[in-house]
Amino acid sequence: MENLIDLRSDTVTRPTAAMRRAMFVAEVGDDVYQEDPTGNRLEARAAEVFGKEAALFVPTGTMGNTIAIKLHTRHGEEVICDSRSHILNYELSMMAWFAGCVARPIDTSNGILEWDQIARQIRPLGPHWAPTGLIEIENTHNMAGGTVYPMAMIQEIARGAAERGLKVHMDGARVFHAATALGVAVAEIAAPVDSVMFCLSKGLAAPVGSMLVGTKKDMDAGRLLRKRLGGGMRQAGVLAAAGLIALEQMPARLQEDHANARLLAERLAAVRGIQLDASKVQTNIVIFDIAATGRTAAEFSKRLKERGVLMNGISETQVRAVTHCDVTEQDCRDAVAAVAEVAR
Ligand code: TLP
Repeated sequence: MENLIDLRSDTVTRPTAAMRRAMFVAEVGDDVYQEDPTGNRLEARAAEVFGKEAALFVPTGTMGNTIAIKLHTRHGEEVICDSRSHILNYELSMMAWFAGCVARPIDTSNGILEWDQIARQIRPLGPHWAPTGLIEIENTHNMAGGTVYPMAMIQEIARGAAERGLKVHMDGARVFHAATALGVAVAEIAAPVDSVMFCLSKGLAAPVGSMLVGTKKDMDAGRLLRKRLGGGMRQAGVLAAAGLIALEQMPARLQEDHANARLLAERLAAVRGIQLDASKVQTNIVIFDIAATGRTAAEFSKRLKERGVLMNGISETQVRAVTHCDVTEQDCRDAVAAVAEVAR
């Protein structure tokens, strides 16, 4: 929304001028025949950047996760995930609807699963229970406030899973934020796991699109699942052109969003009635509690909007703010001033 400080999500970012120019001149073909040169280039480049054999361009992160779960599981299996994971809570139960699987959610304080917690929940086929089909980890973890998996924990999960013949899928919608926070390449984060979904359309500012990366065999099978889901996009090069710029040029500036999120968090923590531990903010997501203000999150959002600031409630008493390339440091300062007024 024009002239509002929009911190609802990094999905609200608009394509950059360079993206719009690239979209205008994009070379295209029919992607269902795999004849779209720009789409092919994006897939080849994503595979290269992530150090995987192949990649698949999908319209949304939800479709990428849905395809990955279907690829790695069989009907009637369980998917181990964190209880606040996106796949369980925000994807219209697609793991059940499409893959015929149920979630085995595990509670964590920070969205980060430890191998021991996972190992305790792994089940073989038995007379009563559904066998474990897949382990899913979300990096960064959205609803835990953009938390990052330490490399050693990913490696331990992948090692343990491989020993038990299980696959690991990473919902890396914001994996470039994780890489920025850790100061490592995304290929390093992707190396231990079997597949990664990442979004071009969030912090990287592309208008549309996510990628699934993994083995060539999985991506070939995934292409058919994408078609089944209605994701055969024909002249997708128009979108892939923006996606290529997102992939090549946008990760380098994410540090700025992290710095703005930290500033936001530190200042919000000083506002009376706002509860949050600013030291826990690692990337571009800030979640704070407003219970002490006596207002509900919905009411709080409405009053913020009257002051030109958009933030979404994620529970009765929690509000989420997400920084991105379309909000400045000054916007963040102004947003804190608006929160302070509403909290008063
Ligand atoms: N997240 C959106 C909403 O759906 C909550 C947001 O505003 O943060 N995985 C993760 C970790 C995500 O945060 C999202 C989107 C997705 C997957 C799904 O991506 P899309 O929206 O492209 O289907």
